[in-house]
Amino acid sequence: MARLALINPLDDRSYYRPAYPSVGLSYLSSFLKSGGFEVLALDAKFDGLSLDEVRRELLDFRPDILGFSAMTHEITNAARWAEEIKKAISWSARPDWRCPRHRGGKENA
Ligand code: B12
Repeated sequence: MARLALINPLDDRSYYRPAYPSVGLSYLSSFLKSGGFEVLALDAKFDGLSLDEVRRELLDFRPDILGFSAMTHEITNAARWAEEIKKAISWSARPDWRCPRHRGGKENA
């Protein structure tokens, strides 16, 4: 079964830190797990995880699919994370890892 990583990026240029974890991320990951997928959900915004920390977790987990959550005003930062993570993948010693990326969240509602 496919391995999915869902990421709620932290905007390190923003002072905002949420008081609650993302409901959308929890909802999606429990739904996917109930369908048999292996899911790594990283709420970097809530847990204060840096891009480097997330990159390391992803290289360990080796997802087949990457999903990013973003509100409209967060899209530029989410796209930057996606690009940086893509670079990390191509720099990694794992050339077999080809990971499609998907974006979702309120902007698409
Ligand atoms: C609850 C809520 C909050 C809570 C968040 C609680 C939490 N920890 O989740 C609090 C009060 C903290 C909050 C704060 C803010 N909110 Co608010 N909030 C909502 C509200 C009412 C419900 C969101 C929700 O939980 N929905 C239920 C979950 C299950 O849905 P979801 O998160 O959207 O996720 C689903 C989909 O989006 C999708 N999805 C999500 N991620 C991904 C990723 C992938 C890859 C895929 C495929 C799908 C996918 O699947 C999920 C499951 O169906 C919405 C309005 C609404 N009715 O949606 C506004 C809303 C999301 N908020 C909004 C805004 C603007 C804010 C603030 C910026 C307000 C402010 N000025 O401070 C802050 C910013 C918070 C931040 N930076 O994280 C806007 C976003 C507008 C936009 N177009 O981006 C909304 C739409 C309200 C509005 N109409 O203006 N909010």
